[in-house]
Amino acid sequence: MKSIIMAILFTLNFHPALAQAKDQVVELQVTEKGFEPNSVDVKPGVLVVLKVTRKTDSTCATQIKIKSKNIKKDLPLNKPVTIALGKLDKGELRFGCGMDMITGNIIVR
Ligand SMILES: [Cu+2]
Repeated sequence: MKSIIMAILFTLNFHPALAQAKDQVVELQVTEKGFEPNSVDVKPGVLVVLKVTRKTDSTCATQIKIKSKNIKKDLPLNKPVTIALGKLDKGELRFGCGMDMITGNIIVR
């Protein structure tokens, strides 16, 4: 019995196709240039997860704001912050710093 459970757990954890089909992970960094990349493409109808890491102290982007989703998150230096966006409809989702000066777009198509 124990070996069957282990086999199931092994399959679930280490099957890369299963893991990848589930969500789209978008990695963003905050650098001296702003958000990098500042434009990303995702597919509609598939869970989207943002992973944002602030790499610099020399810009005002210590937060990320996604107005249309009512999301505002602090970005601690060098610590990846995960933001689940759920499934998105076709279109554009704008993100920016707390003051909306440094911005970027998630393009769903
Ligand atoms: Cu700003």
